[in-house]
Amino acid sequence: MGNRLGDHEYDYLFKIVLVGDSGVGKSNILSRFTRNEFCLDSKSTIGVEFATRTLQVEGKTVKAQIWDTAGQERYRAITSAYYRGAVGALLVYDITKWQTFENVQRWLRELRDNADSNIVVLMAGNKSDLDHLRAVGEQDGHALAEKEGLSFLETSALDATNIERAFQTILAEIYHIVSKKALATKQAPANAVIPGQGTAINVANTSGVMSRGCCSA
Ligand SMILES: Nc1nc2c(ncn2[C@@H]2O[C@H](COP(=O)(O)OP(=O)(O)O)[C@@H](O)[C@H]2O)c(=O)[nH]1
Ligand SMILES: [Mg+2]
Repeated sequence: MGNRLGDHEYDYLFKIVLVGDSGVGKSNILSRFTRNEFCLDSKSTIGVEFATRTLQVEGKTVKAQIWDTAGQERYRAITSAYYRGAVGALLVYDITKWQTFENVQRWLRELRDNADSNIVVLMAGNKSDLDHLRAVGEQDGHALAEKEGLSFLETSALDATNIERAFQTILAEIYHIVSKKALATKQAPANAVIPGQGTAINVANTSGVMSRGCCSA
């Protein structure tokens, strides 16, 4: 029930939210992962509510439904609906802007206040291609991730470094939690389960694309 979409089948559907300061590269990480596109023009709005990609995670077919903001993060006005049902979060900062790294703590608080307490968080230090402009050391990232119990990778949406790996990592972590839970309750893992809530994610509609600006590459 709920795991068939037309001809497409999947074992799990996981909602993942992108969070982090404006300008850190969230929308480009999403477009790189789901469409293999990147936009150098900062003004162009990619304008998707969410995008999906189906991939294999430890032999299972996992459909990742990844939600992007429409710029509300600038006004700290992300609504709780954005976080509802999310089992994973990619918390992004920009390695060339120290302030965006400082604000990671604020985003963690936001997640704690609005998302499920068992949400899997991967912190991504994006724009690793701009090493010559680096303001945040990779060790700073590792140290914070360890302190907060997060996974951590430096990524580049521009040259695609670690984008695939970031999503594979977070999806595998979610899968481990969900499959363990299914084992514990002796239920067939037919649907995505929100860790700690035991509630099925029910998102049948995958056409979250509102508009597509930009991007010829
Ligand atoms: N050099 C570089 N620029 C990036 C990278 N990711 C995003 N950008 C640029 O950073 C700006 C903001 O990106 P965007 O995806 O809109 O950030 P968002 O506000 O977090 O969604 C744009 O000009 C992008 O081209 C990256 O990995 N490397
Ligand atoms: Mg954006």
